[in-house]
Amino acid sequence: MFSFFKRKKAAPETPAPSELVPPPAAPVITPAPAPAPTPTPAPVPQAEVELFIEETAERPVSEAEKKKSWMSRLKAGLSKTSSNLSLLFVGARIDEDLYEELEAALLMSDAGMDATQFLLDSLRRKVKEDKLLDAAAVKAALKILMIEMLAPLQKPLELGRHEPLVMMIAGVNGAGKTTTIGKLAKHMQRSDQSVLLAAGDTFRAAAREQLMVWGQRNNVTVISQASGDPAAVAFDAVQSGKARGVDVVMVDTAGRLPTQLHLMEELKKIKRVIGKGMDAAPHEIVLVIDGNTGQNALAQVKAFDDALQLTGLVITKLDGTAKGGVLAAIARTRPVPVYFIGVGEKLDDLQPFDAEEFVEALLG
Ligand SMILES: Nc1nc2c(ncn2[C@@H]2O[C@H](COP(=O)(O)OP(=O)(O)OP(=O)(O)O)[C@@H](O)[C@H]2O)c(=O)[nH]1
Ligand SMILES: [Mg+2]
Repeated sequence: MFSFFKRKKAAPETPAPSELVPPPAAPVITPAPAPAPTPTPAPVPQAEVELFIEETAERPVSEAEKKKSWMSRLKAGLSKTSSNLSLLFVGARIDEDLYEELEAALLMSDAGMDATQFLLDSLRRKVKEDKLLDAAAVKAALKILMIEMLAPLQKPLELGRHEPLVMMIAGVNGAGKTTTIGKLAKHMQRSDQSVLLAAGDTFRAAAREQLMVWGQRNNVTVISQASGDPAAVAFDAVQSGKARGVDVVMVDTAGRLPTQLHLMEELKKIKRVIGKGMDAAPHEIVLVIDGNTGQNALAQVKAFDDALQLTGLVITKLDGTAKGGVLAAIARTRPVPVYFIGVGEKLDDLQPFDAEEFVEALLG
């Protein structure tokens, strides 16, 4: 079920072996694991180094089964909002009370004032035009309006446009950047894409270890520097990605708040320096958002978009207390495409965003 939009790719360049041998003080290149002894990571607390992505069961599962299981997890994640919305329509009369309750439910779902007002106005118009008389028909009309509202956010991440495709991943602390990179790398490998990661979170030593250990276990090369400037790590990764002919380079970055202006400047620098390593790179600048952050998610999209000109979003943790309405707010105010949504820590818990599926989970 998990698919990227993939262009046909040309034959890969032969890797330049000299690129693989780092000079003593230069970037540490952690290649795919040899059966030889694994280097012991620095003694940092286990909880901090572990990047845990649980593989989904090996048992062969049909596409239909996978889809069903994904939908049930998405529904469970959004159950708070979906039960609020669905209950409204049970045996309801089409009157002012219904619109008022709907307004409250949408606002509680984090949809924000603008999207809520827009949906209510459109629904009132539709009910009048089509002379809808029963609650089920009104609910069906709301579903269509919501799909129309969210549809502009649905856009696949297109692979194979560049060799390598360079992606920079940003977001606030703990949003799920590194986990998402890990999941995406594995999904990409399954789609026959070779992946190289840049440990651009040089802020915490544990973050570097986290990615390196994970890369070794999963046959993914990780570029990192012991002490370093994240822009330099990103630059090295792009150079190395070009030399090796890899398909995708993903640059992890340290978490930061948009109010930390010097750290936002640092992100702009990483972007600029990546551009020096390869024309038109980074080709994708993705903001990872924790789906539980409510209306603040919108402020994050605006701030990171203003600073970096985002090309896409990933919304994680829609399995927690997330309410889901924030996607409507994003669609109305800053419609940056949502490439993926996440509902948990397993590999298959990250899937491309599909507006119809999402609304089905909310109003189904
Ligand atoms: N429940 C749930 N947890 C998630 C999801 N995605 C990530 N996490 C968890 O969120 C926590 C933070 O994830 P990280 O990937 O380390 O976040 P980060 O943005 O890289 O964090 P920093 O690098 O510290 O800024 C980890 O415990 C992840 O397992 C998700 O979709 N659902
Ligand atoms: Mg991280």
